[in-house]
Amino acid sequence: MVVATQVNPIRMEKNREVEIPVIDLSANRSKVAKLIVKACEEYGFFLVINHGVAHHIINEMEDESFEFFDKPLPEKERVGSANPFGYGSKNIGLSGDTGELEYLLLQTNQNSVANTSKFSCAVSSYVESVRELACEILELIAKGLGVPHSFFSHLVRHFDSDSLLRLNHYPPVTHCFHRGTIGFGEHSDPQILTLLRSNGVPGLQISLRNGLWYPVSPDPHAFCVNIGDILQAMTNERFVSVRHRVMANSSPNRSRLSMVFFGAPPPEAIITCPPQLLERNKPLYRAFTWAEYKLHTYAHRLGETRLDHFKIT
Ligand code: GA4
Repeated sequence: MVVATQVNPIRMEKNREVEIPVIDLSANRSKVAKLIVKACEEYGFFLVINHGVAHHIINEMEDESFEFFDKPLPEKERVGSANPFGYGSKNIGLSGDTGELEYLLLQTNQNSVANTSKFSCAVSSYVESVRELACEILELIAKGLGVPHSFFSHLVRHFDSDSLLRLNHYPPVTHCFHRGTIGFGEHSDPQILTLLRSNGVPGLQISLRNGLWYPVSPDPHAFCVNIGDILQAMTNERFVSVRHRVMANSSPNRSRLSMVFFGAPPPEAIITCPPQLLERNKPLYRAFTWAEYKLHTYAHRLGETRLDHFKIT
C-alpha cells in the first residue's frame, strides 16, 4: 500500500497557532517512517493522506452508518445496549459519563460470527482495510524507532486482537446550545493506535503538551491517527497518548459522523517496552496484560489518567 515515490511526504496544516502534520503515505518509506515518529513525539497525533483505503469502502460504511442512525429508536435499541458492545445514546461507558451523541460499538475480532447483511459486509470490508492501514503505520513506527518490524503490528493482526470499531453520530444540537457544549468528553484512548475518519462536520479537538485545545479541521479524505495508552507504555513515554474531545455539533442541519477503529492487543498479550527503547532509560511501567488494563479502564471515568496505576514508583 505504501509505494516509494518522490512525493513531498509532509505538509503542515495551519490551525490557529499549531501546525498539525499531514503525512503522505505514498512517499518514500524511510522518510515517512521518520516523519511519523517525529509527529508521534511532538503531538501524539497526525493525519494521513493517500492511505490506500478505497473510497467505495469508506462511502459504503458511511452510508450504512447513516442508514442505521436514521432508524426509529426502538429499532436501534434492538441491537442491544453498549454494555460494552451495541447501541448507546448519550451514556458513555459504565461509570456515569454522558455526551451529545449516539453510537454503535462493535467487536472486530475475526472469530465473531459472520453475518451476510449489507451492514455487516460494509463493516467487514471497512475493518479489514483500516486494520491493514493501522498495521502499516505501526510497522512504519517500528522502522522509525529501530525496533523489530512487527513488534507493535502483530498485536493488532493477531486473530484474538481486541480491536474495536466505533460509529459515532453527533446530531445537530441547536436548541439550548451554548459554545463549549461537549459532544464527547476529554480522554485518551486506552488501545495501541486509533484511526478516525469523519465526514466534513467539525468537532474534534486535541490537547497538546501546553494544555490548550486545538480544533482539527475535518478532512473526509484523511485519517486522523492518534497514539493510545498502550503505545505510550510500549515506547516508555517516548510517545504520549494524546488527550482529545469532541465539541457538540452546532451545524444547523448536518450530522457529524465519525468511524473510529481502535487497534488493540489480544487480551492475554503482555505489554512491555522493547529493549531497543530502554538502552539509556529505566522502564517507567511494570509489565501488564491488555485484559488487566481494560478491566482497570472500564472501572474508571472517561477523563481519568489510567496509566498512572501501572507506573513503577
Ligand atoms: C475511550 C475510547 C473508546 O471509545 C472506548 C471508550 C469506552 C466506552 O465508550 O465504552 C470507555 C472509554 C473509551 C475509556 C474509559 C471507559 C471506557 C468509556 C469509559 C468511561 C470504546 C474505549 O475502549 O475506551
